[in-house]
Amino acid sequence: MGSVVDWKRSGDYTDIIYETAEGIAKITINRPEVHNAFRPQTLFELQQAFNVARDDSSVGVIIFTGAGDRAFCSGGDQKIRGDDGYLGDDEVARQGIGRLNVLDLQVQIRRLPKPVICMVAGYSIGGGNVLQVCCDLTIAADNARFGQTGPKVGSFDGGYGSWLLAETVGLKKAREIWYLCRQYSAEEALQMGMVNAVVPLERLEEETVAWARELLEKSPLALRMLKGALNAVSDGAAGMQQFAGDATMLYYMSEEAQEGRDAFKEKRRPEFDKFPRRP
Ligand code: S0N
Repeated sequence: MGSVVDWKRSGDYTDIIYETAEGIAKITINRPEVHNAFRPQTLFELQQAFNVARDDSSVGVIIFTGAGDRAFCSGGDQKIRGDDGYLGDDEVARQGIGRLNVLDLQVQIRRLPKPVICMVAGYSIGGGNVLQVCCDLTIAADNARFGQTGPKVGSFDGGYGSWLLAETVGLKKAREIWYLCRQYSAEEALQMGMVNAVVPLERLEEETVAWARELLEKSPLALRMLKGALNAVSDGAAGMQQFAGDATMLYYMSEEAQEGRDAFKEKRRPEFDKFPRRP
């Protein structure tokens, strides 16, 4: 896969790569020897990187992908799975107890007020596919393979992994995917609405960057509100809380709210009567 932009690498990571260019952040899981399976350290670094991208006001879109062309992500690293979570010899796992923290990353991707595009070459499997489902958009290479493995390897995701998948592909299909643990081609994933586009592998990054550039031409606040609105229904009270936070941010940006702040600081009565009572 040739690169179509001049990515600038930053940060001090072992399991991931963080790059930026042209208002796009690219976050890559970099464990190709295990099909980019995640361990506690990977998730810790992904959370850090998504926070960096969120806080960087020059970043408008995030691309989430895996190193190489054989896998986006094959889920939790089964070789270091302990009896109550993931262990292993990485820095985060050495802190002692097994961790189940991929759910925190799923929530972070949903709450992050910028579009996240999942760029999938090869396998998108298990907890990796749940992360894919949590992203706003997905561009798949023609060699992509999608599936859940929980009932085969002794795990399941009863959160976003189940009901967000059902919201995406329909209940019957979600049951089939989880109960039977089959794999699906990129074309099949497109048919069921799990991905937005399928492109030849050699054009995957070019096409994904084209989608990112198209998003960058749009109003960031409108995209933020739409992401919040589309997530609010399925995220219940937590989704409404996020949306309410965005509404407060917009209100803070109004002269009406600023009059309240200024009046307090100037120790005077606020002059709210100069603002219209809108119908
Ligand atoms: C992806 C598959 C189908 C690819 O098969 P293929 O092409 O035959 O390649 P392999 O030879 O199997 O793989 C190449 C090398 O990569 C290693 N590897 C692959 N996947 C993993 C993995 N997940 N963990 C560790 N190693 C992996 C292979 O072992 C091989 O290396 P060598 O040759 O050295 O052995 C196929 O690989 C496959 O089926 N992989 C396993 C997929 C899977 O079952 N993933 C785990 C599913 N479960 C989760 O993701 C947990 C979800 C979760 O995290 C969670 C959910 C809810 C609540 C909390 C949590 C939480 O735990 O935080």
